[in-house]
Amino acid sequence: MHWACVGVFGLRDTLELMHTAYIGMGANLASWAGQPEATLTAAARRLESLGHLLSRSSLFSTKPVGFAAQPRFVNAVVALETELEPRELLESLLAIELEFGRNRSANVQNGPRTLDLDILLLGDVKIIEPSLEIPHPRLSERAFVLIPLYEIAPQASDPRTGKTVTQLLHGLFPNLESESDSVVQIQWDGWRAGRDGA
Ligand code: PH2
Ligand code: MG
Ligand code: MG
Repeated sequence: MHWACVGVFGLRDTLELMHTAYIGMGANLASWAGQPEATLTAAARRLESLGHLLSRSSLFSTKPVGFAAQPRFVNAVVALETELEPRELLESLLAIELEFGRNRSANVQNGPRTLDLDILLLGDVKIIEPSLEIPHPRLSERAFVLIPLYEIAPQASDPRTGKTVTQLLHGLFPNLESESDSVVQIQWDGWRAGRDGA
């Protein structure tokens, strides 16, 4: 009886620590893993060390936003179930970016990169600090984030506004119609194979 109770409460504590993080992935320069598609595939596998990868969107070829004179990006969003606290998750993502050759010193703001990993949503967590903002501050403005996020989590909600991803995407839609090449789904066998295993 006593041990059964410990077991039940232990399980409940564990469940309470779990959050679903939606992580935006982006790349437009080659890394040691290869072209951006291969980098995102290797990085998604690497994310499994931080928790359990629940799902991943398709890969998308996207038009650069914010700084036009650079190659198109490959973007995707994955859902990661993790016990990490927000800061720990951020530090872990920055470390993985470094493993894939991210060089911030040379960086133009919004410029080219080998790998970018952004926390878009983390359960119902709201944080606004100089180096960490959750939900991601530009979540609702970016088709290259909202379209892949919509694919895997249309009902996820932005705790800042209470709006679902579907509602955020509809809010952005007027801008999308005129730019049909801005977010284009792409096929890449390695990524799909990982998806089945995730
Ligand atoms: N990331 C940026 C700036 N601009 N544009 C696209 N298409 N995809 C990105 O991931 C991206 C961007 C800053 O993080
Ligand atoms: Mg980013
Ligand atoms: Mg980033």
